[in-house]
Amino acid sequence: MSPAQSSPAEAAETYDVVVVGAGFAGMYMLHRLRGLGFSARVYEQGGGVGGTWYWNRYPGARCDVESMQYSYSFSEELQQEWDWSERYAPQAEILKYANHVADRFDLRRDIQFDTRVERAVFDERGKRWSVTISDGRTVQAQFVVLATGCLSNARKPDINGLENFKGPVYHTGNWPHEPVDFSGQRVGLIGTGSSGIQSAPIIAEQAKHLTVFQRTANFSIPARNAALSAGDRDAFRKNYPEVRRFAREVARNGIFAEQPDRGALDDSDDTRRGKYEKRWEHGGLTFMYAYNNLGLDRTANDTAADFVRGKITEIVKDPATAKLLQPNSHPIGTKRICIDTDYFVTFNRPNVSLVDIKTTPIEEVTAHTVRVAGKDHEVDALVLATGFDAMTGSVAKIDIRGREGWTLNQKWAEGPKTYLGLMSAGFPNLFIITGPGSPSVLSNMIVSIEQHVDWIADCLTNMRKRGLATIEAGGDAEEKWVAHVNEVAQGTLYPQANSWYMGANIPSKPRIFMPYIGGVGTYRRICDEVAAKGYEGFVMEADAAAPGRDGVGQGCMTPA
Ligand code: N01
Repeated sequence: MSPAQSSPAEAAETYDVVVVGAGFAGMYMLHRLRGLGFSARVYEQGGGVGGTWYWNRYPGARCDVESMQYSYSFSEELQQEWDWSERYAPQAEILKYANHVADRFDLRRDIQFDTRVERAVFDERGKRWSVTISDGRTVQAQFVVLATGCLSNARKPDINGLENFKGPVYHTGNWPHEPVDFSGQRVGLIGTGSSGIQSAPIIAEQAKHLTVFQRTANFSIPARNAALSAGDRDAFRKNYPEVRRFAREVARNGIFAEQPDRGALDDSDDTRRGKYEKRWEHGGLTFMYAYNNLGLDRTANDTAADFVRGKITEIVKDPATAKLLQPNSHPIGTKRICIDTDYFVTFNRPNVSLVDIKTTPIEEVTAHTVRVAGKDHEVDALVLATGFDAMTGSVAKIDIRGREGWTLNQKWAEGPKTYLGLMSAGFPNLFIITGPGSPSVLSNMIVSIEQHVDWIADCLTNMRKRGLATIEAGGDAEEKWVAHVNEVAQGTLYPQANSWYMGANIPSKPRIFMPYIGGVGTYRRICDEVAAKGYEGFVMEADAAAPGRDGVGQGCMTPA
């Protein structure tokens, strides 16, 4: 388990751990592994660190979790010294932060950029993974950690004739590194999720005309972004121990904020409206914290949805456009709620038009137009804000073969199956960070990333101490966990939406609610208990080369 155990010739190609991806998860994983004396190599397909923030450079891209909370907590010096400039950090600043972290902790020397992991095959006899990378080489590792990100596989929509379009086509999730200038152009924007809603106001300011093609109207809350003063930052910094504890242990979604103590129907209409007004004015994701049953009770949810629909009517001057922008297809919050700056007011601009492609879908994209209901909308450039093959898409692109050559894609054909979102039975020593079956995308990602990385780091340390060679999700434990994840989701309103949480944005994908909605605090306690009980539900096997140490992991089931 240490580089010293490999011969010098092998050392360059043999690692304790291969980490796939150098976003926030991969960087922290590398930092922890090195600190514990494990040899590790990170492969990153991009030309730099930062993951999501490396690729998503579209106009208006910024994080919808406040910057003082969307940041690593593992280094006290880092969180005290880094100065965030705004309440919600723009993409460029988050990327700068990621680069700062890479430099500060000297991470780059163990990261190979511009390199895709193509294939990972588990050798059952040698108890190692053979990992083939895009430069054609194959390296060996005892463990593989997939830090591939949940929203990293940008999805080009299957729209008739798209390939015939003569102008540039941009995807928000794979934006060029050079500035894109829309001045004087007619731009077509397809997609009105978080990315479309953030980019529309900025593109509208620049372009001659912006046509937004909307399939599903979305709920969006104003961000109320503002510069952070030194005083704002200090208030957080002084309170960081409590802020971080609360985010990890109490808040369901890993964000420090006042928690609701009552349901929406417990208040009078006036009181409720007053609370929604206050939260609308404050802005941001915490709008959904007005009451504790907005995700559970449809009547309660309707009160919040009606409030937002009313706001859209107040903001948007043209009644027909306002009506079209009002979401009616899903309860508020069951698709990821959007946070915007001037989205709805953008439709009052004379150079912006909205086209409904729900009742009449796009018929065809031609060389210079998007045709809807027989009408050609002329555009010089197209922006696809059409989302991602979420949670499983980037994992599925790697040819992963576990026991008996069984591929992860075969195993997950009817939906991802994991134990705790961390491992999948039949694929020993393969960890997933923020994988399906964990709170992941329902939470402040950095809180969930740090929890997973710390859990994995502790697990590997424990295995090293006990001379164990493999860990694998037990089949029974996995079945029970998958059932639990489903059961918790079914008790909420979330499955009522055709969301990417459900895989509903990818035609061939099974409809399963992928993340665990039990809350980050509950989930953390479950993971900690599992570890405290000797990794209950996991199967651990001894390292044959290390006789005299512990054998099969205590409290574990035997392999099937
Ligand atoms: O993608 P989306 P996104 N024809 O999947 C439409 C995070 N994020 O990139 O709803 C026409 O949400 C699709 O329509 P419909 C955040 O977690 C965070 O915007 O499927 N339209 C929808 O309107 C977010 O949830 C931040 O009917 C098509 C849109 O494209 C996640 O990333 C910023 C279509 C896709 O919306 C994904 O957001 C950005 C087709 N063929 C993203 N296919 C922040 O932190 C799809 N659509 C602020």
